[in-house]
Amino acid sequence: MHLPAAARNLVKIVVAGPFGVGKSTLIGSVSEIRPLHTEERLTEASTPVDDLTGVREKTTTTVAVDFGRISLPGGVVLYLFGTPGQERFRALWDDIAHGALGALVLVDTRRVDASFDALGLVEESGLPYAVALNTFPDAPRHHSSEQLRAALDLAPETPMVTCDARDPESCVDALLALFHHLLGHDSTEHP
Ligand SMILES: Nc1nc2c(ncn2[C@@H]2O[C@H](COP(=O)(O)OP(=O)(O)OP(=O)(O)O)[C@@H](O)[C@H]2O)c(=O)[nH]1
Ligand SMILES: [Mg+2]
Repeated sequence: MHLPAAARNLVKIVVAGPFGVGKSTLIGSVSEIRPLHTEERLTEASTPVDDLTGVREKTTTTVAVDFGRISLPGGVVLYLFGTPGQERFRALWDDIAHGALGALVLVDTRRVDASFDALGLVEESGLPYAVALNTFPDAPRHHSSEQLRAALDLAPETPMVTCDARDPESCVDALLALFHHLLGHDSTEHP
């Protein structure tokens, strides 16, 4: 699909988060072009490092980058770059994040601490970001958003929204929350 004629602002966004949180799924859900994925089969060798808890059916992992594109109203086009959020991918992270305006950090509320590496990399790079809680069916429901914000040590102005990486509408809403944050707007004023 060609770039819409109305496209005026082209924005690079990084989609970050831990192993198996749903980055590739989110980019595949929202992309208006056939997304680029770099999936490889998981092997026995990854068992000690990449924890399959909660994502047992997972058979592949992104080894480099996911790429997709989405046009928002007003001539804004987001170029989405999904990147592994584990600390061991730091070198890749620096290259992929180069030139980005912001990051969407995905969090699995069943294993919040798995997101700390990704949040650390984003904060270190100085990119403004929003957090999207990707809700899996067996995710605990008893955490309040204040508790989650405290656990993730989020600044008061950092948007935190809920999404289902398989549901395009909720993922677009998460990207809009990030985009409004980048513009310095309160996302609740511009849903
Ligand atoms: N139930 C549920 N499953 C999801 C959701 N998002 C992703 N999944 C599943 O969870 C698994 C992990 O999704 P991926 O999109 O591969 O995760 P990823 O973050 O790209 O993983 P890596 O690239 O390996 O780090 C897949 O089997 C998805 O089908 C969700 O919102 N709900
Ligand atoms: Mg992936």
